[in-house]
Amino acid sequence: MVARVSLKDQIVANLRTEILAGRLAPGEIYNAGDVAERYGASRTPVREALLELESKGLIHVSAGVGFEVVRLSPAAVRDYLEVRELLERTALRGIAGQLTHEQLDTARELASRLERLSVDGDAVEYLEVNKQFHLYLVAQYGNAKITQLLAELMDAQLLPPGHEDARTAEEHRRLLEAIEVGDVDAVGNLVAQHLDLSRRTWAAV
Ligand code: NI
Repeated sequence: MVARVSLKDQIVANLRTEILAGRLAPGEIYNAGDVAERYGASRTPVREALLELESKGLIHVSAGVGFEVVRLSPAAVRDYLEVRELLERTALRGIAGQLTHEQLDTARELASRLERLSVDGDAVEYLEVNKQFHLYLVAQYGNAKITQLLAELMDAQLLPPGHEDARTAEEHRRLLEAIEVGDVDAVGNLVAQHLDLSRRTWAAV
């Protein structure tokens, strides 16, 4: 993205971050006017931003009242993780044994950052780098539709609290090792395992 970011896009990105970080929580009604004031924006870009976040399933907008952060149902979590697993399993099995040294280095750098962030980083940054890691690898498969769908999924859904723990972070490195040596079965299992941990964490929320 080199073009200048519109005010609406800025508001979308900032509100998403506030939701991911738990600064805006499910079950409370927030006022659109307060958002406009905070960003020094008029009502139109705020309205557009809220509608975009609603279309991505993050909030519910009630005209004249405000908006509410969506609380994920167990069914929504299950559906989300199932689709992520389908997409990532296909793409990552597809790139097993196929990446160049440069591609592996780029992915390793992101995985190392995740391991460091899991120890002393903040959750928002972890979520951002986690997204970069998963999207970078999936993009190397070269199916633009899969990459786009995964990007939408990762933007639209909260990761469970605790995703940034050290065990999850370490799984990224193991996944890369399996991709590097071309162990297709191990890659499939590690993708499932990575998402299983999310599944169990969500079940415990
Ligand atoms: Ni991850």
